[in-house]
Amino acid sequence: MNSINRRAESNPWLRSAIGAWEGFLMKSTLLAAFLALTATRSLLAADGPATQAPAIQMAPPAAGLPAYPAIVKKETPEEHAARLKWFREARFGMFIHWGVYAVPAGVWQGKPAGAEWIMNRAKITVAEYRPLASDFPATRYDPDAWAQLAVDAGVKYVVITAKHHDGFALFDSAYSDWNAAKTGAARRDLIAPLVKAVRARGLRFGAYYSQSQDWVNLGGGKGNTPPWDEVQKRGSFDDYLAKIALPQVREIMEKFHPDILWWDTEYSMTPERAKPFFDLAYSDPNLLINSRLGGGVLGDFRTSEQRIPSSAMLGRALEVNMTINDSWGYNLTDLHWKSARQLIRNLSDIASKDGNYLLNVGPTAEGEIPQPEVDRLLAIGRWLKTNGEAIYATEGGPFDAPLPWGRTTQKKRPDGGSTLYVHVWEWPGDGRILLPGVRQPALSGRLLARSGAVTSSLAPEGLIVTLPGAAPDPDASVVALEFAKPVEISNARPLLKDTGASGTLADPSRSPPAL
Ligand code: H79
Repeated sequence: MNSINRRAESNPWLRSAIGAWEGFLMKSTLLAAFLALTATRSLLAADGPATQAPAIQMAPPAAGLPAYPAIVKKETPEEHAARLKWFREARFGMFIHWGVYAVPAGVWQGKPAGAEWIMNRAKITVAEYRPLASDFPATRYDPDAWAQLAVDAGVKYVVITAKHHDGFALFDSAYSDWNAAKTGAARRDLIAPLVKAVRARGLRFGAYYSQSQDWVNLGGGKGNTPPWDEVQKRGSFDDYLAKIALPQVREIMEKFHPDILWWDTEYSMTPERAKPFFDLAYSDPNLLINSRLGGGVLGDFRTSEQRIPSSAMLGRALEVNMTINDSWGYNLTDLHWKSARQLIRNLSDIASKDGNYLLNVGPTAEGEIPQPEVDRLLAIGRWLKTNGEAIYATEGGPFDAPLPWGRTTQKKRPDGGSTLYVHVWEWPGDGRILLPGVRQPALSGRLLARSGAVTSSLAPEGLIVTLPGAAPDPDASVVALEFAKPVEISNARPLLKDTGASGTLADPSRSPPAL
């Protein structure tokens, strides 16, 4: 992938201009440049005086790439760093996809038909879909248990679908009755008690809000699919944005004061349409938004869905969102669970690339988180109890490519020294691993899992670490090495490439999907 394509990929404005989904590449660099200019002009023209317009700034150059135009919050690099501090330190979050789609639970007319996309996939009409809310009782919903599970899993924030593409709001809304408090069996605001439970435990709270797609509310977007029901042709998208989406986001902000607004899908979001959302979100000085508002808004962190980039990216904060099986919403046909080992290594891999892991659960219509998801979250939590020092508040490791035996993270100390965390996934038979290109001796070394020193020695090819005995943890064992200065790698290539590979070893324990 060349650097221009990388620019296009990393710039949601360019992506949204061609209606591309994140991760798709632009074919024509000329088209990209043309669209960027057109979008800038139309934004300025539509917004009149510059004081009204969102700040158009050059997104900072990074990883050897030039700066490029994007709509970003006006703030200094120091202010930006302070606003993102908690998020960068968090490294691990829990995503919750909960809604009316949990009722069909992945099956429509006896056939598997996706999960939270089921209404679209199975072309269910609005008149057929609405009554499903009567079977969404949330009778076993225990927000304190969910929040406690989050704590026990070791996550630092929880993001829940306040409204997904089916338009059903889990909170009480004055702008549409298609919500859990006013329609169906639950008859209460389901977000409010979760916010309370999450915050009571010192965790941050994020609200997912599908701003563009809304398959039920009047005028809502249908993504890249044509309307499949006559009633979906009524209303206008701009009226929907002004009368439902924007006021609902304001409700979310006023009721819950989220730490994150998590937009999803940029379809049809022009700069003019994105601007009111941008202004509203940033009226809260502490709020973070992801990169999926569309219309050229860069957002505070880049998202990568179901895929771990092969290297750290462009100096921007990164969040990888992923399912534990292959479904976001509850899907009783999807038993394709990733192993705890895979999930732990994913967390280690993502942290080594300076990113956060947002790992999803899909509760049932009754409000229960499936046991396979609970089990895996608790396994990660147990690993973090021992190894959290190598994850929380770390930076990505100094190496330019994944290492054959595992990954690294690092922490810089105020005294100018640094700790390098060596996450050993594959404990070698001879007990020796190479940190290639390291030219600095380690002052000391220790395992996080048990006491005893770890020794290392410099060789022409790098630092050789001698691991004592057998692996303390077959999933990943961490060695902390102390250095007098930050570790620099000789002959490191610049972090330009995301080859598209996950960089994560295949999980041999995974079986084909059982349907
Ligand atoms: O909320 C989850 C997804 O529903 C949402 N983002 C995550 C966090 C998402 N919305 N759109 N997309 C992801 C990308 C679109 C994927 C699609 Fe498909 C491919 C839509 C139609 C084909 C996946 C497969 C959904 C239905 C079938």
